Amino acid sequence: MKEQRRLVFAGPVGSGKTTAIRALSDEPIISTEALISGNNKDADKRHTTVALDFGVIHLDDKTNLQLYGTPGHQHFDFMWDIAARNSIGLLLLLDGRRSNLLEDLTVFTQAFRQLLQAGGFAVGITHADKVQNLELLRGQINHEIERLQLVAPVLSIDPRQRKEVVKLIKALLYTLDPSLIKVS
Ligand SMILES: Nc1nc2c(ncn2[C@@H]2O[C@H](COP(=O)(O)OP(=O)(O)OP(=O)(O)O)[C@@H](O)[C@H]2O)c(=O)[nH]1
Ligand SMILES: [Mg+2]
Repeated sequence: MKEQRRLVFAGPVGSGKTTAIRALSDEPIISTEALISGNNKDADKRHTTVALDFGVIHLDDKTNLQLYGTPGHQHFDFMWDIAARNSIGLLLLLDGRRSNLLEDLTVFTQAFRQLLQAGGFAVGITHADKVQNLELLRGQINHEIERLQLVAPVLSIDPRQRKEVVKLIKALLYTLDPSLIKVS
C-alpha cells in the first residue's frame, strides 16, 4: 500500500483552489461543486465548492500526494477542520483582486492555526494578472505574515498553470521535507 501525504488548499471564494487541484491532479478530480445562485459578478465563476475537492499526485511508486480543496465560503468551514486532519501543509491561495486580502490572510491562518503549528505553509497570490502593483502587495503580505509570527514563501501563481502551482508546492515541501520534492 502506498504512503499517503495530504496537502490542503484554502482561501476565499474564487481564489482558484478547485482550478489548481484540477491542473495538478494525475487523476480526474472528485469535486463537490454546486451552481452559484443569484447575481454573480464573475462571469467565469458559476460553481462553488460545498464540501471538498480531491485530487492526487503520484510522487513515486511508494508515495501519493493527496490534494484536498476546501470551500471558500465560511458557511462550510466545518470542512476546513476535516481537510486539515493528518495534513502535512497548507497552501493558502489569496485572490489579489480583493481589497480585504490581508483580512483573508488573518482569517485563514487563524482557522488553520493547528495545522500551521506542525505543518508547512505557503501562500499563492492568484489573479495576479489583475493586480496593479504586485510587488507592493507581496510586500504587504510578507509584512502581515511576519506580524502574525508565521513563516511562509509568498509566490504569485496562476492556478490554471500546473507548472506554477507545482512551484508553490515545491516551496512548501522544501520548508518541510526536501526529500518529498519529486513532483514535476
Ligand atoms: N485570469 C485569471 N483567472 C484565474 C486566476 N486564478 C483563478 N482564475 C479563475 O478564477 C476562477 C476560480 O474559480 P475556482 O477554482 O472555482 O475557485 P475556488 O477557490 O475553488 O472557489 P470556491 O470553491 O467557490 O471557494 C476560475 O474561473 C479560474 O479560471 C488567475 O490567476 N488569473
Ligand atoms: Mg472550489
